[in-house]
Amino acid sequence: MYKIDKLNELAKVVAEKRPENASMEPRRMTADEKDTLLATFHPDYKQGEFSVLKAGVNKGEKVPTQLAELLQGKSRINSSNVDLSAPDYDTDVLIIGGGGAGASAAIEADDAGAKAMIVTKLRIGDANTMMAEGGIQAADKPNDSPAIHYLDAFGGGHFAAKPELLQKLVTNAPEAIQWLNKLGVEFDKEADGTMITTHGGGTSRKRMHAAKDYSGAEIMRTLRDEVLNRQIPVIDFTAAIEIILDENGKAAGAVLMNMETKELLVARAKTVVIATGGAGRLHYQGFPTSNHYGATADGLILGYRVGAKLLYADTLQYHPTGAAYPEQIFGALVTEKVRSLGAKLINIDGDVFMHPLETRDVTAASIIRECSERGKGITTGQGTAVWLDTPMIEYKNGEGTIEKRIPAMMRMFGKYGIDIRKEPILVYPTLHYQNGGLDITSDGMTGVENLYAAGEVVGGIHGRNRLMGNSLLDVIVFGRNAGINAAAKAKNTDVPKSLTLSHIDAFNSKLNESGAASGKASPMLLPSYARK
Ligand code: MEZ
Repeated sequence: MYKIDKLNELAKVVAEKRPENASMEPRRMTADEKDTLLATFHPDYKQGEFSVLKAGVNKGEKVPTQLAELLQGKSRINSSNVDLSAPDYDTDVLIIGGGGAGASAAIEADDAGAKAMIVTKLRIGDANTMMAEGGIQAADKPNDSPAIHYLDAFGGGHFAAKPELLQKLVTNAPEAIQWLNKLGVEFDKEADGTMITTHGGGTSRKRMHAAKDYSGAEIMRTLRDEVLNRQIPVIDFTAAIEIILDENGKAAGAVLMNMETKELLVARAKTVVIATGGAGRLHYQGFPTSNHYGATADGLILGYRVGAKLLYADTLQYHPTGAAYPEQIFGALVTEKVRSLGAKLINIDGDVFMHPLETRDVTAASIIRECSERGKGITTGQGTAVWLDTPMIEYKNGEGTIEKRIPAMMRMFGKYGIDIRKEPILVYPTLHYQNGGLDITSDGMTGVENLYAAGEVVGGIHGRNRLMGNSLLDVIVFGRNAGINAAAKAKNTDVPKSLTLSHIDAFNSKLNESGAASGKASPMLLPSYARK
């Protein structure tokens, strides 16, 4: 590990070469170069880190080993010990998860006249939505269109997105921005009210709408206020630990667990929406994460146990720029907006080694290559890293740009004595997003009748890689979509008569027969390092 003096010395090289680096236009990689780079350096291609599922609807498919252990894990309940005869809660639409997708679903279900209820294992708003920084995409400028947005996202996702889902995402995007704007989100605007938009990696038009570099927090603040103002019931610190089915195999509620007392509760519902978010806290392949504390893949487990299929569960997003120094913020998100505003990625020699706005998987793999094969990384206490030359932003755009456009970044590093206006920062990929998840149709329903999913828990919207700002967008578009459709379905559904958990025993038998049972309690609910 280099001492601080040595880091300061290396940073001086970056400063010296800044004028030359600022004016150079690094070329984009060819498709062949990208393919080779990904196959050699992207974590998704490390075969030894994956296991093949031996039981369940995705039997025969590979997923990250930690996820396989949870999917083939042990229920937290003994089904015969749960009394399903007198539910503690009765609702039309039960929404599991209190992030952006869950809140959007609840607002739309409420708007449609359904009785909606949110259960969340932490508090409403403790979610990856809150952690998103750089912005939300929507093609609403005269030089842009949803068709161009589609092409950018489809190519960036390696042509693997489900076309009908991606189409819904991009065509509903402009209206989603208007919806948020009307609810009160303080988007960045010019003096005449025009929304300010920037590029993200892989976008051919400037369509990133933002609230400085705390866009997700601003959106979540607004959605949470709306849920609370409408007096939609929110049951905090209460995790869903199993989906309940009715006698016809349709979703009909969930078994809940109070996170403090461990008391079990039963919620009966006509339709259920899983909106539990991502899996960063599983720390696949030992990566740090930009995710919130509760991102432990719970929704994938809940869905899988009742027979909802997963799509692309073997593909994850490693955000290229996680903070690599200082240790206190290791893995925290350094928004892509830093590069949108002009900062370039620099190696130990002070040289720009790639175009800063390649798609995320390519950028992450390129940083990993620079630090490993090429030996051009900077050694920190946590490993190696590359420079992100933040002062280049003001060098190109003028003084005051950083404070105005990315104040949260300035504050995050400022707390540790690093002034990002004057010094470059050290970054390395961090586990950021699960590209895969529950497979849904365009109405938001999983393979299980009356079981919907929305937000990061869904797979297939973005294919095998997601562009910046399309996650906040999918949370809104597919959260609302799930709320609307789950409410409509609930209207035509009777209160479920007989509730069952027999699928848990059936799944356990399959696990035992196939020798797949890992014995791990799942869903995980909190990371293993949680205070007990
Ligand atoms: O979409 C994201 O993941 C996002 C906006 C992240 C960021 O870099 O700010």
